Amino acid sequence: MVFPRLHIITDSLDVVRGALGHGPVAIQVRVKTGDRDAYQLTVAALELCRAAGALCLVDDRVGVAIATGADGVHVGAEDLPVAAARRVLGPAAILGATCRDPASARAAVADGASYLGVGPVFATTTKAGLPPPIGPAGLAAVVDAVPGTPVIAIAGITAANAADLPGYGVAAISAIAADPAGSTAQFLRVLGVAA
Ligand code: TZP
Ligand code: MG
Repeated sequence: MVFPRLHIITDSLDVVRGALGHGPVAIQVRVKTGDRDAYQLTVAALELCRAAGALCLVDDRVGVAIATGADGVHVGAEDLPVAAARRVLGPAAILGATCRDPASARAAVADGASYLGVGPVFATTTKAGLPPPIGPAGLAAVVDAVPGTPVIAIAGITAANAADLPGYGVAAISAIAADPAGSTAQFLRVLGVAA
């Protein structure tokens, strides 16, 4: 499977339903209220993703990904280190890591990351406490540092500014939430990967 270039990050099954069926996406289940809630949502999201042929990833929670049989995990700075997550997951699982610059990107790939979430690319109000945006130039520097590794841009990504990131993958939370079906279809058109 070609790694999807649109990642829909959500804690809503309605968003999952709306985002599926328009073209290749990965759903990343991001639940901040605890493993139990994350487990239950992932089980349901995974069933929808399997039926649609979409990847289902879990944000932060390696145990939830293993317990549900999800396709992989995305870890950030406060989660299991990349090498530890890879050890627990085994070689086949998809493992994403958050990076911001070429050095952290190279380290994550050496430690076993199979894709990178890179940002914040633009300003966002969805997540607090982020460092300053790196912009398209910072994103390009990371992409150049890890040839062959899929890179997914994150933070403040909209269908409009995704057009300024040609060839990259993107992840979105707020830009998808209000109209998951319409915005997913629009993102896929902009990315040139609509079904
Ligand atoms: N990690 C870095 S930025 C971010 C996360 C989870 C939030 C991105 O949300 P949005 O609404 O797409 O800017
Ligand atoms: Mg996370």
